[in-house]
Amino acid sequence: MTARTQGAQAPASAPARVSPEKLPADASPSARAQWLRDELERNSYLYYVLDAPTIPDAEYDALFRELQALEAEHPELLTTDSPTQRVGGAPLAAFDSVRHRLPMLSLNNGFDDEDVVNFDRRCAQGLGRTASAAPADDLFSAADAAENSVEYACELKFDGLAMSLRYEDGRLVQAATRGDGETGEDVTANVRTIKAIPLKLRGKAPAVLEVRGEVFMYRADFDRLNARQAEAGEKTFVNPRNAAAGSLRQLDPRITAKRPLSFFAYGIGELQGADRPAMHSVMLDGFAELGLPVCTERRVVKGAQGLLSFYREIGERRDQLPYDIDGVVYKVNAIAEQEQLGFVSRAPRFALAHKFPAQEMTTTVEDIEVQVGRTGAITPVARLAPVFVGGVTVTNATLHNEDEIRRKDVHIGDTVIVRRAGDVIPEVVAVVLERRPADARAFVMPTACPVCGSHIEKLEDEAIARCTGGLICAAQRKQALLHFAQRRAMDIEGLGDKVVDQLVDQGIVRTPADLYKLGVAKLAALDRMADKSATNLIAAIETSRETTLNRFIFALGIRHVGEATAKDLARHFGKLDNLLVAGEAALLEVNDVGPVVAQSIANFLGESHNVEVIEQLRAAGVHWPE
Ligand code: 9MJ
Repeated sequence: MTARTQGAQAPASAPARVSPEKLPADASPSARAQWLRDELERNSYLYYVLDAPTIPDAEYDALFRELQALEAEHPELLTTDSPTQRVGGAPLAAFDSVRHRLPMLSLNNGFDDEDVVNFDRRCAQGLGRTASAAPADDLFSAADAAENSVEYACELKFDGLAMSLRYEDGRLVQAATRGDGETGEDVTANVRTIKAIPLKLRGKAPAVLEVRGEVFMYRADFDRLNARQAEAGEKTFVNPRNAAAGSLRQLDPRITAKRPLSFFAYGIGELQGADRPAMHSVMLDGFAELGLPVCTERRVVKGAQGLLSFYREIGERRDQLPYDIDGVVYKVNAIAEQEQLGFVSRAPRFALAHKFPAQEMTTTVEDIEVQVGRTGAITPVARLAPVFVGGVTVTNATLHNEDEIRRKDVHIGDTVIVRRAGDVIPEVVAVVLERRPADARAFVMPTACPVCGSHIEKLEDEAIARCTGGLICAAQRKQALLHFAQRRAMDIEGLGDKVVDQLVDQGIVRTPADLYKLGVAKLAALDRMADKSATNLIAAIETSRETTLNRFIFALGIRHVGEATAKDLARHFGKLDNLLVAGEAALLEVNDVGPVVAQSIANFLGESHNVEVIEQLRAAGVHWPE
């Protein structure tokens, strides 16, 4: 079992984390069954709710099987809240409708600071606070003076599916989707398979408690699920939300049982047999006491400034959270004040969903081109109709490689879903096939590098195609020069990336051989290059002429040829000319050189322009003892 580093809220009175003394084996079957149920539920709770596993999977499984056997032998001992009853019963023909006894609300949305300030002002005014006197153009006015400001409970806005869980005398009796807010669908059989949702509440539960919250999927669980689906040749999901929705919509709960769904509680519906807590934040603490998963990323704040600092802080950490959120939610904390503010149509006046910029949007693929990376890797890139996603306007998105394009079936002209999360390069996540135009065109991978014209090779066991241009490809030149000059290669001190950028961009240097034609004047003319630095660099280039064969071979930057292999090659062939004429068979005789490395060296030396650069370097006086 692996922890997820998220942690739902632990109740103030946390359960013992050590296994209680084993119940004597001679206890009555009924006592043993009860003990097993409690023990299994307790461990599920520690694992799925508190993210704090205690016993190994195998031990859990053994207890589970013992309970199954006991229930099979004594059917009268079977209870509806037994952990063995989570696995999913027979498929349904359709979902029944459920009329919510209290409607499931929707939230008004806010998108910027002003929306938040206005929300706070409306709440303060509605509650008769003096904030109404604040001038409209003064964003943070008297409304934030501590004694007048409204207290809010801030929480995350989970990107999942809203769910209402009905507990009667502490037992889960019904789970219903939101539907239109008045009527939803009965998905009890599916929801019973979600291990984070207790079948039985802990402690003293009220006669009736409806818990509202969100069913969602952790990103790591989603990635694992998609990998599993792909391996089994089944359809993969676009994002965790779609995976959660698709899983809940299954009429066969045995399928849902295999999907890693989770839940966070954030609201209350019907309540009988207990008083409503006075504060929203206290209600959430109460949920945690009952064994329900409540997210710890929440805070009680005052006034608009408190709301906005919560928003900013969560916004900065959004991409590090282990699940997707699409904003934060503010709720007036005092329930009496919530009641005072009431509702407009279906949405409460006392709450606001403050949205983050969407991380996924649809747009169209205008073209697919390839880019050459610094190591020659060829990456297909979708040129997109500009779209505002993840807070910026995006016009390009990576398609990773040819196999990905085939797998996602991306055509030029397609409408696609583009995702940009954090500072990660935007990517095409899926095609909206229903919107494919008749003239959509499939992408054809070029056979020649668009930068240097060298042929593109794709080794059988690799997903990435590469330009074979090596030292002459402009896109690879900078990287090659830096590699050539590094301390462990030709050791040219002072030839850093700023200088290399200028030398290549201004067309002064194309290959490493050109370095040996540089004069002080040319270098001194570069941006931010003092005369003294230019002189020193020329001196470093001079000194580098005298080197060793292994350094020289390493400096060439042949793929798969690191320092150790370069040494082996130098020792084996003794002279550079021997290496230059060696075929794959001869290369395979070198210590530690296998087929991949041998082929890579043969390919490099098979390109005449690479051999030309080597000859130019020798002609420029680069030498070593042979
Ligand atoms: C979400 N989606 O996370 C509410 N929500 O409250 C939170 N949704 C909500 N609260 C009342 N945190 C209606 C919806």
